[in-house]
Amino acid sequence: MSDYTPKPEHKFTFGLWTVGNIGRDPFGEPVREPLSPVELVQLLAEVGAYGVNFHDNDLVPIDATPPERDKIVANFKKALADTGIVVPMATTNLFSDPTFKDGAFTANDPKVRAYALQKTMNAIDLGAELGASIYVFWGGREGTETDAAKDPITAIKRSREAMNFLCEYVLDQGYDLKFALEAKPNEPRGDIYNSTTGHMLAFIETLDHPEMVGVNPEVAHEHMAGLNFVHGVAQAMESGKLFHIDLNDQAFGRYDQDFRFGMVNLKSAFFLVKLLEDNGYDGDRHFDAHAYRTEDYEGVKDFARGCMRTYLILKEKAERFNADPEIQELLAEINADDGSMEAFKGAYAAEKAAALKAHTFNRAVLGARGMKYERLDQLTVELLLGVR
Ligand code: GCO
Ligand code: MN
Ligand code: MN
Repeated sequence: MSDYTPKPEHKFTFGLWTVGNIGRDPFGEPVREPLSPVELVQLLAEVGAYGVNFHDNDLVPIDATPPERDKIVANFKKALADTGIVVPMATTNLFSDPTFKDGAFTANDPKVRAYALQKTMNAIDLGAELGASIYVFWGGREGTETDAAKDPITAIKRSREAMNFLCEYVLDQGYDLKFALEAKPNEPRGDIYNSTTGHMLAFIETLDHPEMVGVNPEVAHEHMAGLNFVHGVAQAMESGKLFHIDLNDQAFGRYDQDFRFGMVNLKSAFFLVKLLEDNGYDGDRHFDAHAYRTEDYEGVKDFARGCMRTYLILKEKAERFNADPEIQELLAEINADDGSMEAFKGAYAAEKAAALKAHTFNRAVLGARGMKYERLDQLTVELLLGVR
């Protein structure tokens, strides 16, 4: 039996807003008393997390005076020092205040856009002061309900201008900080710009400093869009852009659920963990989720422990998959290469193209081959169900 105890090297992190979620929803009032940032750090230490992330206003209220800010930050730093919890990532709340009802960097009002930049620079300073090396941008209000209101091309240009400005700000300050852009298709706006990780990856290449900017894909967000999350993460990894990841779960076709990691789609959670672990992802595993509204703080701890434990169990399952002789034999057979196509592989050459055009393929044989994926998938299911 393996040890599923979370350890610092697993880099399990939670946002203050995740374990601090008080269970308010569009239909009902909070069900849990708020805990202070210091209490939340203590809770995270108790369940064995490695790090804590925050939006500027999770830690410092939007209307705090400078002395109040300093006192809050000092208390928070003490809690971090006392518990050994670190701050790997920080972000800005550009969605709660009514100022941002029409977006932040893409708002139509230039005063709102300027205020969003000012607020983000201050929040970057706060993140850097607490040791964050990743800065997340989630543009929850960067969108529309009606496309009559905003030109979508202008919105892209405004987003780019803001990112370029903030990259220069980070360079100017000499901060060791990278940006991770988080896509979401909708909620809270009717539609949000750059709605998937794929959109974000394309957008990043148009920035002045693409090397400073990667993505922060979230399970629920890609599932809300009906997409295969594992494929989106693979694309980000393959292009060196997986700077951070938001783990949670979500039933397809539902509202934004933010369930405990692995709660709904165990199989895709398995392939995700396998992808991350097989390819040496060494960033944080951030659980951006929250406990059911039915829970008290004991339930919140159950939720947090469950996220980490499920991840570690799936990690062990991935090792088991990689070591399973029958599965590996099947994979070797599926991927067999008799070497007969060597002359056609690799980069283009005119002679190669001519030879390939002249070659005769036996379509009947190619089409008749059974791929054995049924057997492979059943073995995978049985492994996940614990009978192999
Ligand atoms: C959501 C998002 C947020 C962001 C957070 C960090 O659906 O509300 O996932 O939780 O991840 O604002 O930027
Ligand atoms: Mn989310
Ligand atoms: Mn998120």
